[in-house]
Amino acid sequence: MSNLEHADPEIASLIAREDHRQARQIRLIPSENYTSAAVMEATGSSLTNKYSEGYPNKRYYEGQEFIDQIELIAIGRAKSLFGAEHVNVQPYSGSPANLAAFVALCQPGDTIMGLSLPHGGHLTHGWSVSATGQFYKSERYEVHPETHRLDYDAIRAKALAVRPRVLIAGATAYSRQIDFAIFAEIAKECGAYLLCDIAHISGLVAGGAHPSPIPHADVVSTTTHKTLRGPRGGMLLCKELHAKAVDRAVFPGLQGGPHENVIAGLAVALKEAATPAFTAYAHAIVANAKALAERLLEHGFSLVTGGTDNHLILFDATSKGATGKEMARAMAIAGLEANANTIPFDPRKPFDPSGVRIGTPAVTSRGMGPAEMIQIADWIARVSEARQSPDSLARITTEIDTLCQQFPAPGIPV
Ligand code: DSN
Repeated sequence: MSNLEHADPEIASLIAREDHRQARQIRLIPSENYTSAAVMEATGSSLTNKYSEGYPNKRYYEGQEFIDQIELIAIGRAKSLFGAEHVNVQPYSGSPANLAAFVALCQPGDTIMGLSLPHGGHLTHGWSVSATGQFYKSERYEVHPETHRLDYDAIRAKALAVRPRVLIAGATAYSRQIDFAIFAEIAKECGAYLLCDIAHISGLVAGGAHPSPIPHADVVSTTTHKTLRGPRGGMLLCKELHAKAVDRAVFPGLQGGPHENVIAGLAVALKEAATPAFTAYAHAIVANAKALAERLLEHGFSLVTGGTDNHLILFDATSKGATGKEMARAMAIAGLEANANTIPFDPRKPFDPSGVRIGTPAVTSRGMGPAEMIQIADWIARVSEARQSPDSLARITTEIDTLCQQFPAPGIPV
């Protein structure tokens, strides 16, 4: 019996059931992944007991001789992997990282401009219900009304009109490459700082499967647990010019003690991300997404932008007679985990939008390839046809279970 089973059987049992769920369902949520057992070990270590306000060699508490080394290793690995001049590994996650970037680059009341949430942006890019939309004057750009791709001419025109202090490039539901070089030109033309939020694609950037924003951006923010496949956390990468402001914004500006257990897990993940195997994984994510998209198109699904060139696919469930939520629910019952999502110019409400967002990072981490993507697309098509038939969904569940056992989920105890 494990310590946890002995101390708290109720929580132990729920974790075991979640382990089983994660292992025996197909994870298609594009922001989720399976971090390695090594990363989980570091994250669940004694480092969770330690307070370390400050930065390496400049702490407020004693007992930092090993913590400092761990944080410096994480910083060094991130700098080398991404080619960044300065890195802060302390943000608790992506939202605090983005807020810290604004605190570093502008003042409350200044204008920030990012991709509108229903068009694929993030809450913390200035959406009205987020503190970022309340502390700053928020302007938004949208995707092109016909192609649903980023419309760089329109972004330029709007940026020149509203003159943001910070221009944000990045998305949580956009299936195409982002041209960070054009964003940098626009930022320069309108006198803005450029913040690139690569939370979704940082693993692709690290593995060379998406162009890097590092040469173009003032500050780059990312979570660490999506395609990058680390523990749940955040990171800021920036030019040396912004190093002090970024560090001050994170601590003491917004946070207290950093979670050094997570930083240790991140260090391990960054070491993994510097390997040829990770480069292959990053390219396989994109190849898998393309194979999945291709097959969904053959099944008559309407894909936003018509396809993908990253890890993510957004499809319009209403083209199959379902709402996004109905489709995502039916998929989940069958064993295909996705999320309902708005599509650009969505006539439906955000809580029950038209779209479903899927992605390939987690299935790629399990070692699945294009043949399995075709199988997954076929299951999605069968769910869309039989979503009200419990028997049909149960048959799909059995088939999914068989496939999942052939591709064990990394880091999950069997
Ligand atoms: N929750 C993340 C996602 O799923 O994209 C963004 O914060």
